[in-house]
Amino acid sequence: MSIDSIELKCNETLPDRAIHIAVKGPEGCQRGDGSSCFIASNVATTPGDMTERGCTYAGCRGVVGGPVKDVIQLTHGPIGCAFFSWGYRPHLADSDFHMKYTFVSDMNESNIVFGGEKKLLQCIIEASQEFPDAKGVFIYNTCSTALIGDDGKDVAKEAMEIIGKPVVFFDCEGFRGVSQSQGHHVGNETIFKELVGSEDPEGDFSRSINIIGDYNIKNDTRTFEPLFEAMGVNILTRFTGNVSVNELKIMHKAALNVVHCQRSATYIADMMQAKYNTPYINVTLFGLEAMSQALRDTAAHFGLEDRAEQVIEQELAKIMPKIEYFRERLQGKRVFIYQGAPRAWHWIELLRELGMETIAAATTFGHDDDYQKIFERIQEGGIMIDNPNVPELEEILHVQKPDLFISGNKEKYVAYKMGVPFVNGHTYDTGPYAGFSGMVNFARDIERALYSPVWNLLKTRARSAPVLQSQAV
Ligand code: CFM
Repeated sequence: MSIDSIELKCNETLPDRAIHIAVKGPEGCQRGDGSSCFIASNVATTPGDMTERGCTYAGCRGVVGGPVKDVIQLTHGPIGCAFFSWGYRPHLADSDFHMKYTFVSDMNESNIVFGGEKKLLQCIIEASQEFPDAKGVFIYNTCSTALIGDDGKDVAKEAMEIIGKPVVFFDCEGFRGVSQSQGHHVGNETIFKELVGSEDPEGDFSRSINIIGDYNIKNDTRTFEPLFEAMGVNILTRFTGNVSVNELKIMHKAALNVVHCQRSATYIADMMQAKYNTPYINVTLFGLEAMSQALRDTAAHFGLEDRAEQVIEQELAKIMPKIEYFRERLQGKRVFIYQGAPRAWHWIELLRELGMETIAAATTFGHDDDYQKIFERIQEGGIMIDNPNVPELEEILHVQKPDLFISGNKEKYVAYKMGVPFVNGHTYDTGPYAGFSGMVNFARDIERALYSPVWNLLKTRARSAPVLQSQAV
């Protein structure tokens, strides 16, 4: 094997971590048979390792099901499981109901002893009476209700007959799988089985697409949806940013699936291809080249190539002066990205387009294909880490001294305490970051982080920070 490995001091007592950390060597990243990345991923975390991973319930409810804007989102479990229902992931929607209420069956000790099915049924009926405008109910299973064997599916069936609306039960108990990634899978499969194809409207859908794997984080959709529409395609369903449950029912009518987050949502594209022959393309909706390519590949499917070129030219003309300005300010900066998975590879090229270099890329729950894509994009010498723990993150920041750390709320204050400029890649500092116009926001947030005058006050990690100029743009 031609790959160098990197040893972190913090792992002297945790030798299992060695196979999760690697450096891109001169020969690339593949195994002898050329099939997959050598870095170990999507496997159970070693007990004692301070992982930052989430559970299957988190991946199903928080990521795939949660953004659906007009259903009652009900956790079947103890109230603690529902505590962080909203507020940590800004998957926005144009609905007053969305992310406003928290519904939970509030399982207590006696429910655990005697079973929670009756209570669950009562909760569904009560919630749907309280909120008659809701278009359905999503129920998420948790560890405790799965362990006692509550038959949520059966309850959902009974409830559906009583309330006359879709009631969908997700088998997403937290202990399944090794990370939140399993929850994405459960979310995809359940929505596919229970909803997709359950309505079959007539009409011309020959130019309709579904955007798969975008969750409208801080209104990302507003940056790219108008561009697809300007080319002459119609967006039928979003999976699942700003989507209505009724739109999920008809998504099989679309002519093409355009898949952005290829970790959390490829499953449904694969299932639709198998059952409905719906073709799909993989795209990245971040960055100049990738966003252009996404429009071109979509257009090619419908014979709209000329329209795509017009839209791209027009949009690039709007943003390039700003991008040039930021490129000059950001040139040569070294970045460490740590995201759930795809954004760690989505952004390597975007950062390069802004003149920056990714020196390390880590993911919480990436699979082989995510690391394959990181390897294709990162330059030689780039470090890759799977499911990093906090001591590892600190050591990378301390030893590699990146100019910028892009990560989430869990890492933000670690970075600040260590004097490392930080941008939130999960919830965004400002946002949106997708599309062409979003890239300008991203660049501006990076510039603000890097050039904040606060770094001049640091005693331990001296920086010279010129005056912030981004307001001039
Ligand atoms: Fe897909 Fe996401 Fe991500 Fe994800 Fe996420 Fe996210 Fe992420 Mo935070 S669906 S895998 S589970 S692109 S919430 S919008 S930013 S970890 S890299």
